Amino acid sequence: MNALTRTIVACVATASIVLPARRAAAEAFGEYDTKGSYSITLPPRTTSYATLMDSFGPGTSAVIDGYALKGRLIAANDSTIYLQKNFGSSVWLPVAKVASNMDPSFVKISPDGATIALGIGYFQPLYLVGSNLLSVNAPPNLSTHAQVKRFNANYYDAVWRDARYLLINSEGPTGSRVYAIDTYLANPASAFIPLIENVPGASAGITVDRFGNLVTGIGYGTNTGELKIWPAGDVATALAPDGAPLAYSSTGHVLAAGVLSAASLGFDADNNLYVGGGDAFGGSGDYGYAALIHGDVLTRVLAGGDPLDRSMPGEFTVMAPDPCKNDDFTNVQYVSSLKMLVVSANLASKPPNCAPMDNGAASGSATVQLYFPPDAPDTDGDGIPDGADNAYLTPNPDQTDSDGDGFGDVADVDFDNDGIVSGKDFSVFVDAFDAATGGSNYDARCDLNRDGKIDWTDYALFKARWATTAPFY
Ligand SMILES: [Ca+2]
Ligand SMILES: [Ca+2]
Ligand SMILES: [Ca+2]
Ligand SMILES: [Ca+2]
Repeated sequence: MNALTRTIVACVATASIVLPARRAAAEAFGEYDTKGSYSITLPPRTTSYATLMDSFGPGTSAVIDGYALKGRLIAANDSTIYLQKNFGSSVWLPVAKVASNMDPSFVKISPDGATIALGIGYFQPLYLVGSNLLSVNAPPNLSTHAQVKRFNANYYDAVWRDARYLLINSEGPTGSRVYAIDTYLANPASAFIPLIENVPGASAGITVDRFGNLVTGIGYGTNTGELKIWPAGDVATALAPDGAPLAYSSTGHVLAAGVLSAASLGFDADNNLYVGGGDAFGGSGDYGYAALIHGDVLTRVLAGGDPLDRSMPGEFTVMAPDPCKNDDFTNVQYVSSLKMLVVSANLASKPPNCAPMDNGAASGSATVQLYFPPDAPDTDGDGIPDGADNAYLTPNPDQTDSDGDGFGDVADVDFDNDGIVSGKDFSVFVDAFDAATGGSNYDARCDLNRDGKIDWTDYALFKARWATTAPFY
């Protein structure tokens, strides 16, 4: 996002206590209703206006310091890049740093999970970082690391078209423009590729569906909230060595008019388009929530049919983690391998005392809602979707995490939290053995099956985890 947006971008300050994902009130959320929603908190921040996120896709095979990256969220704020310690967890592990505070514009992980594009702030460089550089044990400094590509670029939002090309929505000579960079080049700034020129408004979100069709948004201006879609073939032609940029006014298809200000865009597994709202800049446009445009509307528009009709049931769904609908920046993120939708909003004011706008850059930890469709995976069958489950391989419907380290009690026998199950943990278990709830030596952490007594059943569970190392599922 640019500096103007940033002046009133939002995130909510909440207590920074560590909590497991907890069930939140179900929202009017279309197909995402059925499994309820859960909330987590993002890593606390002090200087940046927002915490931005992305997730590693289902094709990611990398493991760093024992943590498999597939399906995991990363978050960026202040001067730190974090990895979510566990699914459903509000515990975040620093995995990289930058030399000074950033105000991130985007964090975008390539489809193969190999590269992270990090826009560290308006008028600041764009970083291309190999995921293999991330480290839980020794977070690298990306600002000086020899293997990080750092170059100047104009940007607001970005999306990977494939493992090679990063498409960027940015300011243009008039309004805004979309261009591509070839991240395989040693110096990607040496050859920016113009894609769409003369977008009549400020840059906003940009995204690509799984077929390669490109969607752009307009942040503010005369066409605030206009979404256009370009067929994959047109994008490929413009990207080709002899290609020419597309003129905004005469190419592509208008997908929707006046849908929020398109601060963030993305697709779910059913090719539904998510739109996160941004500020209306004093106008009467939409802001303060997120919306879903059903995939069949996109199919229709690409075939030359009518744009979105918001009044038609089934075409458009409002998702409202912010009941006041007065937010400045509602970020939406879809985690495909978990079928999980992450919606962050500033909930600074609540009905009936809604402020005109939830302005401000309140520091602290933003609360984020997790939503799941009916077919979201639940590997252990305990009713908690994998993406919210603090022990996704072990049934624990109560999700108890007594020590708050992000690993559910049922899987966590690392009582001293040194990352390995060893004799020191066994001593803790021995001290609590044979105790029952209320007893002087009862230790809830050792009651692994949560039946109120610490007995041979718990011992068997402990033994099964003997000598294992974090993470614990
Ligand atoms: Ca589960
Ligand atoms: Ca579980
Ligand atoms: Ca724990
Ligand atoms: Ca231990």
